[in-house]
Amino acid sequence: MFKKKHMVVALGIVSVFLGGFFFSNALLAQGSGEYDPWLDYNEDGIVDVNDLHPLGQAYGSSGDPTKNVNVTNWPVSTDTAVWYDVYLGAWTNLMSGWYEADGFGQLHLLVRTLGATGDIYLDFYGLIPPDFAVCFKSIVFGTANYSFAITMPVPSEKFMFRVHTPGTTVDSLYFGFYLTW
Ligand SMILES: [Ca+2]
Repeated sequence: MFKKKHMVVALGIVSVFLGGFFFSNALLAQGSGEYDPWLDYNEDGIVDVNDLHPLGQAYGSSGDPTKNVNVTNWPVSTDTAVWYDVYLGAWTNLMSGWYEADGFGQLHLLVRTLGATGDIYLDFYGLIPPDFAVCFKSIVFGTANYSFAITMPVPSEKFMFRVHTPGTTVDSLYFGFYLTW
C-alpha cells in the first residue's frame, strides 16, 4: 500500500515534468518563425504575449479590414538645376551629364530663357541599354523671353539633355527638372 502510494506520486511528478517539457517545446516551436511587423501589435519590435492582449479584447469583433500604413522608403526627389543663368553664343552645343530616374515615374522639365535672338533647341535623350542614346523629345523655342514647363513619363532609367543654338544667341538660359512617382 505504501509502495503503491509512492508509485502514484512518482507517476504524478513524472507526468507534470513531461507535460511541462512538451509545453515548453511547443512554445519554442511556435516562437521559431521570423519577425512579422504585422503581428507586432504594439510596434515595440518584439512579437510576444503583450501583442495578444488587444487580440483577446477584440476577439469576435468584425469590421472593415482596411489598414492605414505609413510608407517610409519612397525615393526622395530634389530639384536639379542643369543650366542656371548660362549665356549661349551662336552655334553653342551644350550636353548635360547623365541623370538617373531610379524609382521615379514622372519627369518635370522647367525651361526659361531671357534675351534669345531666335530659335533654340532642347533635346531630351534616354539611354537604351547597354549604351544607345535615343532622342525622345525635341523642343524648339524662339521667343525672346520664354518660360515653359512640361511633364512626361520617364522613358528610361538614365537620361540627359542637349541644348544648341543654330546661329542664335541667348542672354540667359535656365533649365532644370524634378522627378516624382
Ligand atoms: Ca510587440
